[in-house]
Amino acid sequence: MSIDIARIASALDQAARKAEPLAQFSTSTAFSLEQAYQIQRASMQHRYADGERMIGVKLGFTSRAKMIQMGVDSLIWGWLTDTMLEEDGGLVQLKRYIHPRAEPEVCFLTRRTIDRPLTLLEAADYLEAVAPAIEIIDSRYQAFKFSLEDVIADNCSSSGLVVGPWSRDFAALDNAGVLLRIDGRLVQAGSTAAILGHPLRSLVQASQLLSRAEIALPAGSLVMAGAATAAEALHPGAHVSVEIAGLGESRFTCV
Ligand code: OOG
Ligand code: MG
Repeated sequence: MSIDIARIASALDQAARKAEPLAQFSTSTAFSLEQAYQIQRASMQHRYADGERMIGVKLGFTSRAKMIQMGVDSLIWGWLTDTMLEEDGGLVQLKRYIHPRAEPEVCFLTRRTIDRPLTLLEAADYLEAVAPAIEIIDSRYQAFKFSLEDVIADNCSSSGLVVGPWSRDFAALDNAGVLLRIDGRLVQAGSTAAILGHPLRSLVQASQLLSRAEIALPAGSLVMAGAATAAEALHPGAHVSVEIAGLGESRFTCV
């Protein structure tokens, strides 16, 4: 099957840069999961060439709640860059996004290079810290609708990231309550156990995916485990906060 990887990658980059949505590709051209990751990689190469810096990886669809909300059934992964970082407790400018949504995340900071598949028992030993976080996802596709291939090509809707206080309390991750509030109102509630049974399993998955792709993740990288609950749409003025029991809180205000 022949598809124009470079053309799709630049169309996605432009859509992100202009904050203008585009039509899904998979509805007009069928492409494989492998080709979707090739598009994702091509798009990231453009962005690195334009000066963005890779700061880590994210997993998506690691919980039933997310798979059900988006109508997909497999785990996906994408890349985080420095331009996605928003300040904890700060203001987030919505105009640089198309139709942003917020979701609660567990964010890990790695302590050692990850260059082979890890076991669950080894996972914590590769970590420096963990933090409650909020991911701002923003699909480049119209109406936030996509196939698995489309969303992978679109770097898994990666867009913004707010990281709360770091700690080394990995034991707190065991079935901890996850709360997403907007304007003080509880809009989503879940548990860290919804993330593959335990968020450390996301690190194990990330190590396997990286190893299969023959990429080593340097020490000091972020790994986002995937949301435990569905995501919520953002509007100007919204105060958004995520609390993970035992880990604390992360927040921002939309302008
Ligand atoms: C894709 C990103 C999924 C997660 O945590 O499951 C994701 C999307 O929902 O648009 O980040
Ligand atoms: Mg996410």
